[in-house]
Amino acid sequence: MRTHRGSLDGAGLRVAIVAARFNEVVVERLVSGALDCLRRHGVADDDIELAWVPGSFEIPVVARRLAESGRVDVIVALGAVVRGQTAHFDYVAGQAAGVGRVAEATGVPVAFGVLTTETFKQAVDRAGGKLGNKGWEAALTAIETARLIAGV
Ligand code: INI
Repeated sequence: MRTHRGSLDGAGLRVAIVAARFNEVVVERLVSGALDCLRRHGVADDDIELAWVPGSFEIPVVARRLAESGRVDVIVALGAVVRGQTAHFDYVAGQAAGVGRVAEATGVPVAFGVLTTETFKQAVDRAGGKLGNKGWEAALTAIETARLIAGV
């Protein structure tokens, strides 16, 4: 039997973060968490690109451009979609989740660190609050998946 696992060694990995400015107070914390995780696992600052898009709806198209650029091994998608703020919640959240199709179409993995919550407080709790930092977790998933893909 051959078992494949992705290591958590980020040295040499080229990572893009696509972050949505909407609910920026929350997303800035997700970005900080993701950067902290990448650096702690050996990703060099010169190997990180950060693209700010207006809202989570715009994440997939920019992620796709980056994935097709050949410049990055893996992408971290970060945003915060809060139901209370929009009747369009399902459309925005559903569109953001389209990063999964970007990953499948391009072969470049995309970690999904877009919060989809009922309230703003639930988002804050998951962005460095009492429930951890989903940006940090998404970055770790990105490293592991990129390493796994390189080895299978
Ligand atoms: N974008 C978000 O990232 N989070 C939200 O909660 C949100 N709300 O509430 O509307 C949101 N809307 C903007 C959307 O992502 C697009 O930028 C906009 O529709 C223009 O395409």
